[in-house]
Amino acid sequence: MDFVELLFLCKRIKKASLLALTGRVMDFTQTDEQEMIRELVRDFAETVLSPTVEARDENQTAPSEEWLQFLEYGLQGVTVPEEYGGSPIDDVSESIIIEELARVDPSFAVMYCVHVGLCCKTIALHGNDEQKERYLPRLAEGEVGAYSLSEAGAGTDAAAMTCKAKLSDDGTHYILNGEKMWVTNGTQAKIIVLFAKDVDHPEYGVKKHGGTTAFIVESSFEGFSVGKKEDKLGIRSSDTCTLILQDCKVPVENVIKQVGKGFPIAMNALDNSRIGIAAQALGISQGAFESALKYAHEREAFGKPIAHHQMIMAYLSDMATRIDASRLLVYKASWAKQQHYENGGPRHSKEASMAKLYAGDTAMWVSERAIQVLGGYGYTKEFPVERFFRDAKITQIYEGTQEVQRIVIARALL
Ligand code: COS
Repeated sequence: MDFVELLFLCKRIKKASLLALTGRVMDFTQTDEQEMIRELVRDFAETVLSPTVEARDENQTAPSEEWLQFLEYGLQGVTVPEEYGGSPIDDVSESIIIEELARVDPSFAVMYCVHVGLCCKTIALHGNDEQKERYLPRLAEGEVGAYSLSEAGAGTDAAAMTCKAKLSDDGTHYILNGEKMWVTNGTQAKIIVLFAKDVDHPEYGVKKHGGTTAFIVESSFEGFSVGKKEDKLGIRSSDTCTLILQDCKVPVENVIKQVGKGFPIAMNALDNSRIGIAAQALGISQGAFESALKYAHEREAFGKPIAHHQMIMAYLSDMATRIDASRLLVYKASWAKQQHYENGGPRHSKEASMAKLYAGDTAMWVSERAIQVLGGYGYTKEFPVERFFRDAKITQIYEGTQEVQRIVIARALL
C-alpha cells in the first residue's frame, strides 16, 4: 500500500489515524536500560577515572588499575555472546558506554573501544567455535584485547602491509615476520587480532591485498615482542606502540576464517569500531562543552556572567547543536549496525563513516571553542579543556582518517 492509498484509507476509516495504520513512530527517547547504563558508567567515570585522569595524561600512564576496577561493572564482555561468558547489550548502549567514558577520560574510552569493538567483536563474528571457546571467555573476564593492522608504510593504504606469514615446514604453525605500528593497548594486550600476508597464497602479489590473513596472536607466543611506545600529543594515557614479530610462531588453528580472507575482516572490524570512535568523539565534545558552560556561568565580565554575553551565547548554542547532531549520527549508526547483524539490514559502512567524520570534526571544533570560552585559563592545565582539545585531534586520524571516511561514504553513494 502506498502513501496515497493509506491517506485515502484514513479518510474512509474516520477514527483511525495514519499512525495507527502504519504502527510506527520515530522514537528518540532512550530505554530505561540505556539510561541505567549511562548512569552506571557516569558514576564509574566520575568516581574512578576522574581523580587520576590528569596525572595519567601527564605521565602517560596506562589505566591498568582503573581497568581492574572497571571489571567489577561487568561491561567488558558486551560484544561477547552469553555462551562464552559475555553480557551482550544493544549497540546504542555500547556507544553510550564509550561516550560516557570519553566525557571524562578519552584514553580509557579508546582502550575499551578497541577491546570490545576491534578485538572481541571480530572474534565473535568471524572466529570458529573452537577459537570462540578458547578466547572469548578470557576477553570477557577482562584480559585486554587489541587489533593490529597498520604498519609504518601502511596506514590509510592498509592493503600495502608488508608483514609476512609463512607456513612452517611441518604445517603446524605460521611464522610471522614484520613490524606493526599504532597498536592501541599494545603493551597490555594478551590477545591480538593481527593481520599479515601469507606469501604462498595464490593471490599474494597478484591482488593488492592478496594473501592478507587475520590471526589471533597471543602476547606470550614465541617471537612476539612489544617495541617502541609512542609519545603522543593526546590520549596520552592510552598506550600506543609497535609490535615486533620475529619468527613469531602462530598455530594454524589461530587463522580466523581462511588464509587470504583477512582484508574484508579488517574492513568489517573498522566499520564496527568507527562507530566507537565517533562515540568517543561525542563524549569529548560533551565533556568540553560542560566545562565551558560551567565556566561561562561562573566567570563574570563587564558586570555579568559571560554566559549572558551574546557572543558566548552564540558559541554555546552552536556547540550544543553540533553535539546533538553528532549524537543522532552516532546512535543512528549504532542502530544500523544492529540491524545489519540481527535483521539482515544493509551494511553500515556509510553510517559508521558519517558518524565518525561528523563527530570527529565536532570534537575538534567544540574543544577549540571551549578553550576560547575559558580564554587564558582554557589554555592551561588548570582546566580539562586543553586536554580534550589534544585528545580530540586523534579522532580525525585513527581508525581511518577523515579523508578515508569520505572515500567510504562516496563509494557507498556512487
Ligand atoms: N566490509 C567488508 N569487506 C570490505 C569492506 C567492508 N567495509 N570494504 C572493502 N571490503 C573488501 C572489498 O569487497 C574487497 O574484497 P575483494 O577483493 O574480495 O572483492 C577488499 O575488501 C578490498 O577492498 P577495496 O578495494 O575497497 O580496498 P582498498 O585498498 O581500495 O581500500 C580503503 C580502501 C581506503 C577504504 C581502506 O584501505 C581503508 O579503510 N583504509 C583505512 C584503514 C584504517 O582505517 N586504518 C586504521 C586502522 S587502526 S590500526
